[in-house]
Amino acid sequence: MITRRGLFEAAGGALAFAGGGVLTAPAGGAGSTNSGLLWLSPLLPAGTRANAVLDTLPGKKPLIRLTGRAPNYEAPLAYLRTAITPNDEFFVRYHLADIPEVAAGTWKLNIGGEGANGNLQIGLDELKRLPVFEVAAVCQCSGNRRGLFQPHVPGVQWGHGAMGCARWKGAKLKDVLDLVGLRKDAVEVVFDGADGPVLDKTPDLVKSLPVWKAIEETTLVAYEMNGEPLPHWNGFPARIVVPGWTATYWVKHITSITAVTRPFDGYWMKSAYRIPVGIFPLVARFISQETAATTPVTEIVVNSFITSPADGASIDAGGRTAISGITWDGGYGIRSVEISADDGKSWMEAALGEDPGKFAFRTWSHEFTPERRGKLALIARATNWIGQTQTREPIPNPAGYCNNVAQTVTLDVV
Ligand SMILES: Nc1nc2c(c(=O)[nH]1)N[C@H]1C(S)=C(S)[C@@H](COP(=O)(O)O)O[C@H]1N2
Ligand SMILES: [Mo]
Repeated sequence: MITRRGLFEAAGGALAFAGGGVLTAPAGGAGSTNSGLLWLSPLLPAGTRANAVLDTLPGKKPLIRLTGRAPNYEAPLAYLRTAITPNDEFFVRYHLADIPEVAAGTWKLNIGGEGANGNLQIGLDELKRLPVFEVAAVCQCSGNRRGLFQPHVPGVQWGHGAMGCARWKGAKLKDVLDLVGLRKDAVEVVFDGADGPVLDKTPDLVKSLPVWKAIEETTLVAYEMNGEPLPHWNGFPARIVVPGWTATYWVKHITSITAVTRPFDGYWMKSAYRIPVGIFPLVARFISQETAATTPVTEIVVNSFITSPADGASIDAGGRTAISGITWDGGYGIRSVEISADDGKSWMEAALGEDPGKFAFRTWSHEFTPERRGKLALIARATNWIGQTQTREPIPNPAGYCNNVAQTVTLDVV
């Protein structure tokens, strides 16, 4: 039997929080199925905990709304128990509030730039005529678990759910670029999407990749997600998919792909999504954007979550308990997931689930029998094939990126 602290109970259209306030139920009805979905880490800022609500965007199941305009909605941990995240449970992240509904029939993708041999405009049918590739890959915000940094750092105060894993289908970005031909002196490929700022002072989200990453076999201009057209909120009709790299590069509602011969110096490259040089063990570098002090965040760091039982659940002393979760990294492959029940003094190896591909979530599970009644803290730690592992404390950095702290779940053994 599993019970949860901070349980939300549906009470006639309102969700009563065991710890205090009353939340308005989202349209579409937050029934008892929502119980436990709104688990929020106690490490999150008090304001975030007080204001976060379950809310249902059109076409989505309830997600945890952190901000409404621009929409920033994370997946409850309970949605992250499988290797593939369903489209209606996939998180939503936008920097800017002007998000047009793009029509498939009139959508155009502009390809060119001074680093290309020409310019071309294609529609969705033309994109779909290029050879089709599919890859299962984790789309994870660089700032996932930013809200757990102490002291808190500015930015959306994400808990655990600014990520998901889907099967992405589309054309290779390389094949799209080959339609115009890259010049030898191209250094970066720049991406812009249809959304933009409402007020002029917020710069439009424009991102770039080094050419070597842009033309890698797995980098796609994707138009399908888990066998369906991309949901509006996840980039309809097409988005950039960069397996292994954090989602900041995965530009949605893509409208232009431009090759440039000098490093792109837009705000979201030059000033945002950067980390101090040398503090994270990232292998992939974005050299044309590096300075002596900072570098763009690139790869997804090795990570794992315990997704069941939920934090605060009760389990029976002397009974077999299954603990399970997910693990992922930037594409080096997970070698092991280990569980500690003694604050990291000793570790037990968990069993890895099916491997949907090196860029995807991989499930893991472990069975054990808790002997002693009382609080039981379990820690999960993943290690990948190049020997990278998780930290016990967050590595401080100004914007709270790359949080891969080994997660602790505390259970009540009764
Ligand atoms: N057009 C557009 N694409 C975007 C963004 C955005 O604000 N606009 N945000 C990026 C960031 S930072 C993240 S984390 C992912 C989130 O992808 P999702 O909303 O499909 O979950 O989209 C990326 N692509
Ligand atoms: Mo992000």
